[in-house]
Amino acid sequence: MKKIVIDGDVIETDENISILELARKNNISIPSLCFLEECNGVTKCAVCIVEISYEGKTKLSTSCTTMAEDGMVVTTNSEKVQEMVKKRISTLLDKHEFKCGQCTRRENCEFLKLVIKTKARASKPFLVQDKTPYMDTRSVSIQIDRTKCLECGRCIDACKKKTGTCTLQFERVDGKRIVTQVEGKKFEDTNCLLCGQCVAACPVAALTEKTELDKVKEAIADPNKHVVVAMAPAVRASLGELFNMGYGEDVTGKAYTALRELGFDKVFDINFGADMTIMEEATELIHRIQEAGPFPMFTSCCPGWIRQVENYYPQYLKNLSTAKSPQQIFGVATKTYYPAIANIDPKDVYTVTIMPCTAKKYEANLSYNETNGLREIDAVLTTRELAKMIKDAKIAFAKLEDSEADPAMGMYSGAGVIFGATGGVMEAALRTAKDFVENKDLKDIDYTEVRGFKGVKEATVKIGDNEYNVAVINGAKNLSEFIESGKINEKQYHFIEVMACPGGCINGGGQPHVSSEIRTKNDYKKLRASVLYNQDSSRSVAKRKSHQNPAIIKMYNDYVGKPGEGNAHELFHHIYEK
Ligand code: HC0
Ligand code: SF4
Ligand code: SF4
Ligand code: SF4
Ligand code: SF4
Ligand code: FES
Repeated sequence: MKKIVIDGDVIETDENISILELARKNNISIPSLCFLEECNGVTKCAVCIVEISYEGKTKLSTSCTTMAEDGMVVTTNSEKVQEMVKKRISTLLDKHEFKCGQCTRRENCEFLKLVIKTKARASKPFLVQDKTPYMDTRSVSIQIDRTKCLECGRCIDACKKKTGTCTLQFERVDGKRIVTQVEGKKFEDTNCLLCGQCVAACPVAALTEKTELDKVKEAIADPNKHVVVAMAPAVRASLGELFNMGYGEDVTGKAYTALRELGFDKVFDINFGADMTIMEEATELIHRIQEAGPFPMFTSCCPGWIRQVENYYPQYLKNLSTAKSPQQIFGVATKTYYPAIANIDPKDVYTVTIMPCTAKKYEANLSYNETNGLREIDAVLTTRELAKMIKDAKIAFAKLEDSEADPAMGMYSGAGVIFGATGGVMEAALRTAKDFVENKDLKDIDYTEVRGFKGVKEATVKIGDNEYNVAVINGAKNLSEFIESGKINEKQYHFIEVMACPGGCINGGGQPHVSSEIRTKNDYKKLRASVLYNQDSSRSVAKRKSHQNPAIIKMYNDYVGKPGEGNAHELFHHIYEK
């Protein structure tokens, strides 16, 4: 056991751990900038500096790179340390457009906290008349504002470690070091997945989603538009964080109420779309089983993963499930089924989704995601954008009463809600496929082997008389390892789920930011996922399967027909081609 003294407290550990992490785990706060859990930092910002006495010498060291050793005596806030950190922050302020009032990050900006803590001041404030040369707004998903960039490197490292695409890098342009995409290309023109893990890693407002708030506000204000809204599974598990409600708080009911107060005409739920996707995807799996392939079938609901297949593994395009993602399949229904039952002209329907994801903006914009000449989804807001909209409207979110979604396309099953966590799509599909094949209402429907945050999860599942191998790949980087190590060929896999973000959509690039400090202390992914699994497990079995959702049964009976055939085949599928 090692003994380390930090600010007078004796801390014991046998872990191989940095001083920074050890301090944080023991509630001693050390400021940091470039350090982020799971990423090691590509710069040395020196904000985490501490004074360490060890083996007779005392020196200043960066605590995120210094491992805790027995006998170390650490001071985190000596005058010398404070002075150095303040100086460092002041230097950064000289290059940072410090206009917090209008900034989207003002409530959870890691840099602003440092400025307040150190009382640093710019020696000459960085004022920008025209921001255009600093902005990159070419992508539909992600935007760069270099007037805010601190060159901490967290985005570059997150991209490399979590996606393996290495899309972002530092480059010298006109003598200045800037963060930029490979060869300065637009994100969409690189191998980027548009997953937004770089955005999630950014401590400031330098990387953000491309906002569509104005578009949505305009649509709501337009009396001729019937504006439909639906939130994704993972949004309900995190939105409360932006209203100081802590981690792991289920805010489903409050979110519906807020959406109504914001003026949306109809409040539905993407979980209904997830149930639709399962109807189609489980049916497709059964067809592939009957026709002996092509295997493995891959899930296709994550647009980050779709870009990974297109950019790196086009040989697997034919293996992707042709069922449209919950977002798009829901969009199709809002432009076909819903206008039919509500007696509205489909052209007047304007569909907005709330997503934990930046890639969903790109997905909504894909030219093929159009039905009868209409966009399936007209605008996509991230969880953060929705929170901003609620705050702008001065709605006291935490105090709202719960309400229900509108039933026609707002009712959902437990299978639909677990989509938002890694393994959820697989579990949801297996529940339905097994019931369909065995023609039973099975009671044993918990596939715990595919839950949790391991990089690769596997199970062998009996469907009918045969056994099938399934795998869940959690995170884009794990997927490339799975393919490139040859593991994918070690046995015949029948069905593989892939989600690009580590943990699935609960940890998507459009979710509330989680600071470096909180990431060290708190298992926020697990807390978010627990909201979804609690919703599922608190229901009766009949309410946990997509095909038993009464609103789904009604839609298929009254309008669509049988899954995988006729109308359903026409409307709800897309064939991926090179
Ligand atoms: Fe997801 Fe989805 S689960 S991708 O993570 O499949 O974004 O939450 O909305 O479409 O349902 C994101 C989340 C969705 C879709 C669903 C799927
Ligand atoms: Fe203020 Fe942070 Fe925005 Fe900079 S990024 S203007 S410090 S809130
Ligand atoms: Fe990398 Fe994803 Fe960001 Fe693209 S969106 S640069 S793949 S982290
Ligand atoms: Fe750091 Fe954000 Fe700049 Fe990337 S864009 S280097 S994460 S401040
Ligand atoms: Fe988007 Fe979810 Fe895929 Fe991440 S895992 S890119 S949040 S769909
Ligand atoms: Fe430790 Fe940057 S060098 S946080």
